[in-house]
Formats: sequence, C-alpha cells, structure tokens
Amino acid sequence: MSFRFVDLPAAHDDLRADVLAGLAAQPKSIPPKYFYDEAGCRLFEAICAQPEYALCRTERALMEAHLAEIAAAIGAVDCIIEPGAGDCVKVRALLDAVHPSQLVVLDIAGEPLAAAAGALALEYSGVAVSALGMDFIRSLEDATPYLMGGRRLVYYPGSSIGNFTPAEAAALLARFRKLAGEAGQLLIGFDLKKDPVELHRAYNDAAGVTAAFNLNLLARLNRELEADFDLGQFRHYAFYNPVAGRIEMHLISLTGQTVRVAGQRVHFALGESVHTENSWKFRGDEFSAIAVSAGWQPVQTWERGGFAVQLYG
Ligand code: AVI
Repeated sequence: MSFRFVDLPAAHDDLRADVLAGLAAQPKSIPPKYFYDEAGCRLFEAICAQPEYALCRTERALMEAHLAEIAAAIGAVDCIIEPGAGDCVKVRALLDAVHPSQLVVLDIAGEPLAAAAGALALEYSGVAVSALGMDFIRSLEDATPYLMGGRRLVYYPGSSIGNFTPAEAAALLARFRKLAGEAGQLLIGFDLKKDPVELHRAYNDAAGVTAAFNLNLLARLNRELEADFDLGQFRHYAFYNPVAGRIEMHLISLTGQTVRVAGQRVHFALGESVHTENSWKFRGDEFSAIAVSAGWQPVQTWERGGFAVQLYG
C-alpha cells in the first residue's frame, strides 16, 4: 500500500481574520467553509439523512445507476483528484470503476481526511493515495507538486460548487482546468432547479438539523475564537430566492446585542442578518455555460431526481 498525508500549513484557512472581516462588513457574513469543524461535519452527515434533504441520496443513486456508463465515458485515467473529499466515501465508486494508479484528496479538515484516506489506501492497495490537509479554495495550486504525470480527472461531487457565486464557481473551475491539464477531465455533481417548496423544505427540515448546523457556526466561534454568542438569541432562517436561483441561509439576531469575538466587540441590531451560505441551483444548460466559460468542453450529462452529474474534457 502507498499512503502519505501532508499538512500544508501555508495553505490553511484563517478563521479569525475571515470571521472578523465578515462581521465588520455590511451586510454581515461568514464564509460557509467554516461550517465544517468536527461537529459541523457530523451535522452535515445528519442533514444528508433527513427525509427532506434528498441531494446526497439522489447523487448516490445516480452514480450507482450510471456508474458503468460514466466510467466508459471517462475512459483511462491515471490520477483522480478530489477537492473537499471529507470522509472519502463518494470517490470509492469511481476507484472501483476507473482504476486509477493515484488518488489525491484535499480537505480543509486535515486530520479526519488523513484517517479516511489512510483506510482507503489499505483497501485499494494498487492506488497510491495522497491526502493533503489544505484550504483548496485559497491555494489549490499547492497540490500540483503531489500529482503524478498522466491523465487526470478532477472529481467534485455533492453540489459543493453551488456554494460559490457563479463568478467564483467559474474561477474555481478554471483553476481545476489548470490542475487537470489539457488532457484532463472534470466530473462534477450539482443540484438542479426544482419546485421551490421542495427546496425550501430541504433547508428547513422538521427535525431542525439544518438549523443546528447553521447555529453550530456560532458555537464554533465560541469554542475557537473565545466568542460569547448566546445561541438562543439567533434564529436559523433559510429560503429559496427564485430571482437569484439560490437558497440563502442566514442567522438572524432576535434582539439588539453586543457579542465578544476574538477580543473585539461586534454589535447586532434587532433583526440583523449574518449571511452564512448560498446554495445555487442550476439548469443543466446554465451550469454548462459556466463550465465552458472556465475552459471546459461538455462531454456527457446524467440527470436523476433533480440532480445532475456532468463530465467535461
Ligand atoms: C455542501 N453543500 C452542497 C450543502 C448545500 O446543500 O448547499 C450544504 C448545506 N447547507 C445546508 N444544508 C446543506
């Protein structure tokens, strides 16, 4: 077996600076990448199991149903790169079907990534597995020295691309293009536009798991930035904005209050929002236009139950 874990400290995120900048801005915001501490990752897994949130289940079913066809369309690949790989579960199907000689997984949460990728390396002894602890949004290019030559496939499932603005998404896809190289490919999954009531329910599950996920962001700041947020004084508020084509998630201050964050005092007016996430929903053609603007050529699309997977070369 071949496995290495490299923590790239220079490529780490900066929670303190990003949060203080976001809370000083008008309107206030916090980057959604900070949802995913250990508790946030567990809560996201729980979201995926909620009956109202079909995204993860639908993508899994789509991949299972079309795996042979997807693998045939991809053809021979030497290296699969998965940014934001997390628990490394999704890439397993591709490893089984495509048989690359190298897998490079990147994630902001280095330790859980190392554990998951190490276990994967034990099972897939013919695959050289590299796990890079890094904030790929900041410095994707730092992964380049860890890639072997040959044909590369960037795998970006889970509709994570929907958490970027269309301009940011295009910029990220252009960076994927550079990383993959001229002969490289991109296999990407995203959530499709659908009945807004269905979308609204998916981000307002009856068990309150999405609310807990959103509020965990403040709990994280309490834990890691010596903040003193009273979670009872903020309300999870998520809705579908049909003009922008996105779900917006906010934390709304239920009162006028001043909170200490990393040694600074931050004031929240009654009703003021901290915008914590956007989740864009696309039509297939809308998404293709973004990918084409980033230098990718469409190869094939698979759709099922309101979710799409597209292959680009
Ligand atoms: C990770 N990402 C695609 C999820 C989404 O649907 O935008 C994150 C999420 N936020 C609330 N529920 C799930």
